[in-house]
Amino acid sequence: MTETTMFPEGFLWGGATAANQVEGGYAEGGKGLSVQDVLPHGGIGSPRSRRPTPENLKLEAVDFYHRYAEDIALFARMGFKTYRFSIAWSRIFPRGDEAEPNEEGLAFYDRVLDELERHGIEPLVTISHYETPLHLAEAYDGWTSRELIGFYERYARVLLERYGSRVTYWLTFNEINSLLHAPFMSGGIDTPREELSEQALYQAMHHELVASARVTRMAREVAPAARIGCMVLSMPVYPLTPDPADALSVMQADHRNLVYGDVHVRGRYPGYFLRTLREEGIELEITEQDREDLTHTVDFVSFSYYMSVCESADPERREPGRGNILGGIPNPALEASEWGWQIDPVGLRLVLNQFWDRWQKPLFIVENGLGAKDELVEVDGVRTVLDDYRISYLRDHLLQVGEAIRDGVEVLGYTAWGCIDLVSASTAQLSKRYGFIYVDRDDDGGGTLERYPKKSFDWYAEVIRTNGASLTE
Ligand code: BGP
Repeated sequence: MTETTMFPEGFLWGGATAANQVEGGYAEGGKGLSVQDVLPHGGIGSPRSRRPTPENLKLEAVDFYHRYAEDIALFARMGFKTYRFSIAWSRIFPRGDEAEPNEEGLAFYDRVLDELERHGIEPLVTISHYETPLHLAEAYDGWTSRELIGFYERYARVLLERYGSRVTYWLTFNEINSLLHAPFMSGGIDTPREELSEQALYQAMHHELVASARVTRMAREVAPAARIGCMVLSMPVYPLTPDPADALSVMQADHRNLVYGDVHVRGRYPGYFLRTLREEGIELEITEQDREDLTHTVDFVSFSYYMSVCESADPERREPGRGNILGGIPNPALEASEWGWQIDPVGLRLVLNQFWDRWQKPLFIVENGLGAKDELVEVDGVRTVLDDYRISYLRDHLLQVGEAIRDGVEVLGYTAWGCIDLVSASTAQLSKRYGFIYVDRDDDGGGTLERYPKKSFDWYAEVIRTNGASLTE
């Protein structure tokens, strides 16, 4: 490691996607419906439909289901060391509660892994990324039911047995801390938010934490080489003013976010969380077996990072969040993306240091990027996107990752979110693009689905080739 290449040897550079946002083929290969198939307008606060409707872009998404080989070849051209993708639970267990898995679904991911292996790309697999089978939502009310633990365990066992010798890095639940904020998308909880008791929501959270720990334990037996990580949505919180009361609300907001990582890393609920439960009159059903299960802790912590927010003790100063899952007050010192997500590269260094200081576990940045509108243009007869804004966002953030590494933080890798354009989780638009690869599809579902490398494609390839040294050139 030199001062110009602050990234350690073997750093896992790559990109990330989720099945429901790229695959399409929503009813092919024996796949059942997932909660995403009935969320035509995105997962935050928008209504679900009764059944899939043609306006839902996720039904076809960007057709990775048929074009995975071509897409993985493009990732390889950028030199990806790793590719984070999720397995659609409803491809493997179409309803979620069957006894036997769907072989056609399993065979699809065999083929994806074959392609990755051909190109020497390390897979990083999310077991559940906002894709609960719809039947589990409708028949069990999702994760409010303890039965989901068993269904999830059965699903995870099938994956570990089938792919455990080929996949080292696994994430149990995407952004597990979004459950309380997006109960249907994140936890398959069908009861409308306004009718849901806090009791039921916290119980659902407990079920997911137990399920995650049980799968961590199972992996030690079924796939001993596997490394299991949790995945949390990270969001640095700053006090809106230096008033100690604001600093206290920052601590409390942090606690609401960090409790998930605390349990995954420390194996038990922290005192501040037990206090919240007591004060809100919530009594969780926690069995002796649950307590034992929770002691099976993760190997590493992974997280998404997009933005920071401010907090205030003064309810008058609070504003409703603008598009992001956790809400928060906009920071007057920062600029925002076209979707109102505030851009804060230094926040990434802060989060890396905070997590490292708190947990002393290797960290993996598995999502980061800029959602922006792109324009396809022709340069020397080649169609492309001149996305200097994306390059500068990513460069600024990666430089801060480098700073954190210099601070002594152990970082395993970085996977840029939506390395190929995909359907947004919060708004279900295609025009909110993150990719290095442009996909010709618009918000009305029109377009050829052709792929075009953007300017950022070559830029990222050079970052990877030089292991980060080109960032400072
Ligand atoms: C995270 C999700 C991803 C992804 C990303 C960007 O919350 O894990 O699935 O979509 O945010 O958000 P959006 O798609 O809403 O722009």
